[in-house]
Amino acid sequence: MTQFFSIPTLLIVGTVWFVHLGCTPMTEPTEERRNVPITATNVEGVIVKGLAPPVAGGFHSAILFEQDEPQAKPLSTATVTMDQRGLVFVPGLLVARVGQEVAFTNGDDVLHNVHVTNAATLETIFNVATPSKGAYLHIFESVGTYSVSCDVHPAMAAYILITEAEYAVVAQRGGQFTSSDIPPGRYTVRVWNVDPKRRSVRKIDITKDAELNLVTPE
Ligand SMILES: [Cu+2]
Repeated sequence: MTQFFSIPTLLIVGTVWFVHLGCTPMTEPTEERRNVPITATNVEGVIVKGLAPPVAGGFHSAILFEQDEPQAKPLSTATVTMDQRGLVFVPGLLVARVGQEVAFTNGDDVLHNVHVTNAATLETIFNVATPSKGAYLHIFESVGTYSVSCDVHPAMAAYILITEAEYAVVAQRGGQFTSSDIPPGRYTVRVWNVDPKRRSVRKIDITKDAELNLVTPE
């Protein structure tokens, strides 16, 4: 940590802070911010769509599908990325698997930092400066919800869900979601929303194309 607080770094932080004081809050999510970062590969999925709780506090819902009998299909090991762009974390909600590499990149011309805390325990996982065009790699070892902030720009906020589920989809603003990757089977389906009262867990058998109503907690 201490190397980030050398005098030159402090000078840079001060400059950035001054220029971007009153920086913009989270903007309207784009299609890119709802990407589906984890998916098993080489599977024949059915069409699963439905409705989850709508966006809350600027954060979309995510739906995690965990197979009750894992099929030993190869899981994607590709690195997933959370960028800092236009003073916004992109995507605002990222889903990654335990052990999957997450890259934190800074696409802006200003210094940011990435401050990740376990949302349940408030324990800081790491807090690093991300120089302009720089990147930091991290592998999360534990399932959970992690909150992401930038101490330079207090309006910047994001969440990362770390899961062992094989499939995940991030819902649209209104809660609509659709996936064609999920193979038939019995699943534990977890709905995440920033509002704990809107989260839910249920068992669902998916045998063919399905339409799920996941709005009401069970
Ligand atoms: Cu920042």
